[in-house]
Amino acid sequence: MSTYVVVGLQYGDEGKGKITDVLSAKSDYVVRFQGGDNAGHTVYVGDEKFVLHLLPSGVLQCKGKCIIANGVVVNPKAFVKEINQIESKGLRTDHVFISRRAHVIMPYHILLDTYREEEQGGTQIGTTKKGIGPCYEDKIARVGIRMIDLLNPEVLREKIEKNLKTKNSLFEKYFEKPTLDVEEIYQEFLALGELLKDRIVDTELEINEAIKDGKNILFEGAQALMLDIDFGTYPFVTSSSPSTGGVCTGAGVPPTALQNLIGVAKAYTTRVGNGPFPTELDNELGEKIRQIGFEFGATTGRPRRTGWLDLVSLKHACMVNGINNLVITKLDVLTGIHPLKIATKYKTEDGKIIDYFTSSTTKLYDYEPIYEELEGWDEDITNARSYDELPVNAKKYIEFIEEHLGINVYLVSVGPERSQNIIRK
Ligand code: 2SA
Ligand code: GDP
Ligand code: MG
Repeated sequence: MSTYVVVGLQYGDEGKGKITDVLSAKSDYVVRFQGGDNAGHTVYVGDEKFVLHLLPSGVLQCKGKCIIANGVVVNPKAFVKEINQIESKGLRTDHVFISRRAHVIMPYHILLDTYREEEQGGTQIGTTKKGIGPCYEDKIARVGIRMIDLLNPEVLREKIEKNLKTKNSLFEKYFEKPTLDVEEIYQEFLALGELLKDRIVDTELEINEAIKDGKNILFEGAQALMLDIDFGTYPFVTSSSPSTGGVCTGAGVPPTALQNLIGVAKAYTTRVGNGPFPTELDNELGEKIRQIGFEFGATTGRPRRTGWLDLVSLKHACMVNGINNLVITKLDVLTGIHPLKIATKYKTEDGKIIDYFTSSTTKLYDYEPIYEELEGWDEDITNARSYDELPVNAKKYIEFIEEHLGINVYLVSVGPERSQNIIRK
């Protein structure tokens, strides 16, 4: 058995999609275990660009099965759209399956997410407005609609009726917005169930069977640890557990089955959405990194905030995830920047120096990062394919990260294309 878990260590968009694509060539299964179509995972195959939202990024290369497990929240309309897009490029999708237990993102979830984000005086999280939070809320409140319910007309109608009672009252009385029609939603989702019925299966059975049979399984995280509902910068987080621990509940596998825990980090930091970001570069250099790194949301197109690498938060992310191998992406974007800075500690609002991440999101806004300066490099590294081909200062940058975290960097990504990797022995 070989199991691999790929998770993001920062605020998402570390390049997990690209890394999953590369690793999935050898996988029998690629499994998404949390999040939904809020994700934007970009894969370049030559000049052709694929952006996966709900489908595992393994869909392009994996010869086995691609699974959307129980921990994912599924917008069936987004699923159908993405399947059609992939098929229109001549690729197969008959190997993609969805858990019967996965919760369904309903139209009222999307509206609730949108209205809250637009509410005057509310807490704007800066969500993707895909209905993710409200869908997970209903799951925890035990009123959610699951994929299996789309296959049972009576249950589906009853659940939609019950949900619309409370949601319509909220829309009408609190948000002063139009209400939704039971019949319309019922017919639409019943039809979606009919369309998808052959793909809706008990994924936890299949995955555990595959583990027993010694198959190669890759679990693909979306978002990242700093957006984790428990360990991120709450409330500026997503509503799932994008940690390695999330795999157990999100796919129904025991912790003992997880072997290679791969953490992906960008050579710098980005964040899209609101919330504290201690190493943010809200200046010309930040804009330069945004342009060179093409830092725009892969789902919403929003400009991403940019900043220096933050080893305080990275250490926290590696600890919670138990990372045993690191991947550093987008090292090429730092070419030509002098000097380079890496935060290793924070100075708190009362002058204390700390090297651990705080649970106080409000205080974090006043923390000042303490930086180490490293010399940059000017050589183009996008064609480097072995570690020895990297300029000495690029190697020093990687080794600084490794030494600080005490974790081996086994892959360095130097460009968006599938082949632009340095794999270290
Ligand atoms: P949500 O929609 O409820 O999950 O939003 C809550 C927070 O989680 C952030 N979030 C993300 N951050 C980075 N990348 C994500 N995917 C897209 C991408 C984002 C985009 O790949 O670029 O296109 O804007 C993602 N999804 C959720 C979100 O910004 C909120 O801070
Ligand atoms: P994900 O959500 O973690 O999969 O990341 P995204 O796809 O949202 O964002 C990462 C962006 O960086 C995408 O546009 C990738 O094509 C691109 N990318 C990934 N790795 C590299 C790299 O090493 N260098 C450069 N220049 N771009 C990269
Ligand atoms: Mg992304």
